[in-house]
Amino acid sequence: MALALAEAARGLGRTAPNPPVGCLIVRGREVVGCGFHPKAGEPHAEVFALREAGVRARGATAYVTLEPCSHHGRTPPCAEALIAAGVARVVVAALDPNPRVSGQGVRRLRDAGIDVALGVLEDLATRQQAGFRSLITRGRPWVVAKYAMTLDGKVAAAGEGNGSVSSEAARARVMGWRNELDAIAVGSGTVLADDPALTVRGVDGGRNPRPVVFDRTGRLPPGARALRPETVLVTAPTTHAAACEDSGMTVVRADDLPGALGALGSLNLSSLLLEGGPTLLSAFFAAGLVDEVRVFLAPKLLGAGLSPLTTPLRAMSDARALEDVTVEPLGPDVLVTGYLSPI
Ligand code: AOF
Ligand code: ZN
Repeated sequence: MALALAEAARGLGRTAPNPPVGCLIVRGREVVGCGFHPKAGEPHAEVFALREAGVRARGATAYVTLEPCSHHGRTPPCAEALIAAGVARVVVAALDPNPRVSGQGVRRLRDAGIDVALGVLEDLATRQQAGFRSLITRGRPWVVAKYAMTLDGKVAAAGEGNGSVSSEAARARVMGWRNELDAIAVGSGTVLADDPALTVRGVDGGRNPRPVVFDRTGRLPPGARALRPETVLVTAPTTHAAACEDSGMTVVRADDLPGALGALGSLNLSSLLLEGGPTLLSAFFAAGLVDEVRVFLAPKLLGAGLSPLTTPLRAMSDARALEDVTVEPLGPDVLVTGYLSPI
């Protein structure tokens, strides 16, 4: 199943609104077929794995990171394909939350006499599918907040001429995340201060996430690197954004952040990497819309500077505690990750 998850990961950032899924067909100790779902509209993972296995699928075990589908969508049901191929056993990591499937794929397999095991590496699978699950159950993207701060908790110096807080190793890791998430968001403050390109560099076979720029003020310079035809501009109902509309950008007008996220969900964006500064981050955090946090701690002390969150002070007992925390040394920095929402 770990190999099937690694296979599934090849589709990360490319499958929305579908999930990333991986499948292995195994006979004894030999992998006779493997596949992943590359893109919505294209065949599912099971189909590629069964194609490769051919007649060797008969009597074999299939490992699938998501319950095989039972419905006729853009593609025919995978449960039927597994049955037709004569697979003897199917091991599934997680059930499919899609109401058109949810348990019926497993039932169909069992009805056909196939031995089905559920819940193998389920936590890893549901995390890998967080975007898909968020989109299908909440109608909005899974939101990952990323920032880098000094050991005294500052994301930028108070004065002009801000350099990077974190190391090259941390930036390389962020490039990997950009490649795997559907969209990347910044606020107008970050566009004005840094003019970020929001692209993927240095990742083999990498592709750029959809840039999303939040600007309620209509103050963005037209030449900014983040403002491209594929960019989504999120603005207020009455803000003047004619220049952006004319240049082909998708303009979303929303009253509030939940409304904005719903609109991004409608654009099939299943995951959003928040790379903005304190203003955007604090707004998402205060609205309870951050699902996952990835923070780099750089072993530096800055003194005066900006905090990542400007949400007013509350009692320590009000602090939001992260779940499933991981800590990883990365070059000179330390990466801390954790979850604020269940998946
Ligand atoms: C699987 N294997 O590799 C994937 C599944 O429109 P379709 O036909 O592509 O169906 C999309 C739905 O199928 C999607 O919402 C999810 O429930 C399931 N995705 N299922 O058996 C796969 N990608
Ligand atoms: Zn399927």
